[in-house]
Amino acid sequence: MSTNTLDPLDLFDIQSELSDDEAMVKDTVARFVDDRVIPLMREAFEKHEFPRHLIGEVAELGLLGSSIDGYDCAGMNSVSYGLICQELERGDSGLRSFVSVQSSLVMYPIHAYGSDEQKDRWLPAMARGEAIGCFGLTEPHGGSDPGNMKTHAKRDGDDWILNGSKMWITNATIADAAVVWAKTDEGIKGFIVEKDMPGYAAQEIENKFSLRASVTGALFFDNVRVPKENLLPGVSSLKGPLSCLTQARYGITWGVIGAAQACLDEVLRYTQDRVLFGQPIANTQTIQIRMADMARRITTAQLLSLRLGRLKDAGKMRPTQVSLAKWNNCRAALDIARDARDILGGSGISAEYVPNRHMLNLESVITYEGTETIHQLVVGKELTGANAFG
Ligand code: TGC
Ligand code: FAD
Repeated sequence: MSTNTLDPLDLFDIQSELSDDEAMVKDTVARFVDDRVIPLMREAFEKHEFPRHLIGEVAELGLLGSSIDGYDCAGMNSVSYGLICQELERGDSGLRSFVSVQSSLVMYPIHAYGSDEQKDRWLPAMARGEAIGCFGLTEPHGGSDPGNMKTHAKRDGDDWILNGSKMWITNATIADAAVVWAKTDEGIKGFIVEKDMPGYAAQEIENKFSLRASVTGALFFDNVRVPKENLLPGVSSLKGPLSCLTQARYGITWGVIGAAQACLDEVLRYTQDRVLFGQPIANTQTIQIRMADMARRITTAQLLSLRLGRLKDAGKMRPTQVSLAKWNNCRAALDIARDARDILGGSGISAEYVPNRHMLNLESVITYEGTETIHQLVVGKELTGANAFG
């Protein structure tokens, strides 16, 4: 490649905006994904299996709870966390989901709202991948409105009695501990529910067409007695779980860039080799316009996420900005994956090519952590001051 040639997956040279440490994190995770993740994802997806044996390697690289300082965590900055998500999701959204949930939805609330004992007990074990967590917010009757949750906890002496259920929970059946959000007479509180507590059960949701290489399940609480030591003492309102979502959504804005890059990379190669009407289809105007549009959307997403990461590292990131980026970047990635599938023609439905797998995964990613509509309405509320959620 001549020095005048731009990197098609990084047209605005985001790479040169990274510090040496950030670039090293990106390159290290990229190598891991190329060598260890991509070769097995097709089969994992087809078999509907989360590649659990990768957890140790992910932990070894310092990718679990990477933003936390201390407790055996790597203490990296937010841009590095974003780059980790981007590279993992270039492999598959399922592995990125695992890391998002463990880091942003389980370790983050324990670190931000937990007691010293809870931090000492769970964070180092979770950083090493020896303890797995899940996050229970969504309920069967409607995840977009978590303030309407039915799961509740009542004081009983020093303990709490937990009843209810949660739905669509990543890592549900492999989790040693679930951070569960429940209504109480004192506001919405978070509880660390351990897998062996009587009355607690997790059940896998099978036959998904999306995120097949990720574990998704339901959680059930039937008079689960939770000791007061397992209550997160630092928060008593919806702000608790929503602040966790802000962390995870931030990572997702980066993650989906990786999925989109994998799709563009595939069609850039394919269209050079696919000769129709006497020329490679890469030479035709419409295919070039479609791929240029993919590059435009990827570039926009990269610039949004990098700016968001710099704001986050400066302590200035606002939830509305995260909503706009989650909406923009998920929509861009999903549209790119769908169009890449089409450019591959019939081959596009074969498991040998990545766009269809990414497209199916992205149907979940655009829905979880707040649907596209929810994020549009968050931005609408910021612009108008009027709350369309009622
Ligand atoms: P609202 O009255 O607006 O807010 C209640 C309190 O929370 C504060 N807040 C936030 N804080 C931090 N980050 C945010 N993003 C926040 N959004 C709101 C707010 O300031 C307020 O604080 P205070 O002090 O005044 O009490 O609440 P609302 O009930 O009207 O809801 C607003 C809405 C619709 C935006 C919210 O409910 C929402 O985000 N709904 C979508 C739910 C969602 O995204 N669920 C995701 C579940 S987890 C998941 O999907 C994991 S997938 C993982 C994977 O595999 O990667
Ligand atoms: P609903 O809330 O019922 O929404 C249905 C439709 O109504 C959507 O199109 C929505 O955009 C629309 N809608 C909602 N409100 C409005 C409005 N005011 N105006 C107009 N339209 C509206 N949750 C967790 O707690 N933890 C997890 O680990 C987790 N992992 C997940 C993994 C996967 C694979 C999936 C698919 C989901 C996961 N979720 C998790 C749940 C996810 O967050 C929810 O699916 C999501 O928040 C949407 O909730 P819902 O599915 O109940 O849809």
